[in-house]
Amino acid sequence: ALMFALARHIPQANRKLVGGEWDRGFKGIELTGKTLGVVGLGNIGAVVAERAHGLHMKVIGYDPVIDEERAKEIGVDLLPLDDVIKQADIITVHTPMLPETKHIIGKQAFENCKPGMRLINCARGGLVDEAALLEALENGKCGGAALDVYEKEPPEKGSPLVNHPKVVCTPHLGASTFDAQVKVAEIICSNVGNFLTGKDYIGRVN
Ligand code: 9EZ
Repeated sequence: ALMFALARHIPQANRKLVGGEWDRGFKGIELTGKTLGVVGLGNIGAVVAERAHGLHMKVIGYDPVIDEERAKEIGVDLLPLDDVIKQADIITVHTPMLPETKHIIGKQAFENCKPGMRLINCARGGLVDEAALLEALENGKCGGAALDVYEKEPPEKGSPLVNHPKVVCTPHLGASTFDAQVKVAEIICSNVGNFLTGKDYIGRVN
């Protein structure tokens, strides 16, 4: 949803029209034919890649954990992180938050990326260095960003990132669907039953 919103300036155009202005000047980009860089190719990253193939995007990715065989299965060209950053028109992050993934998209990424690169973070606050992102939006190296998660939640009132004209943002709504709530309830119930009867369960008991 954020990739479409980012590609076609949907929130900005909506805001203008609601504000009484008929501005047909928003110029977006086609997703078909563009290169999507998926950083982190676990369950979510793999589903994102599958959806992107449906849009006829080229999908490249980086993940130090998965092997070539799995990459082939999900139709993703596995590349070093620097190459993903160099080649992608749009980068989306789907890694866990770990010491080695904090600010995985930072100053260096914005130096090496294509001019106008668009960035999506609906994974974990802190994967993107917000100060570096703001600078890259200001100097034009980053063409736009879509954010659902933040280094601090909620972000400061009047945050320059949230208020930036090239940023589309939502308040950590990633899992907020009726469907996801039903699925997570079902998984929890079957896990508790399976755990108490000594059977396998999904995930872990903290
Ligand atoms: C993915 C990762 C790190 C990563 C590390 C671990 C499951 N997982 N994924 C992309 N343990 C850096 C980039």
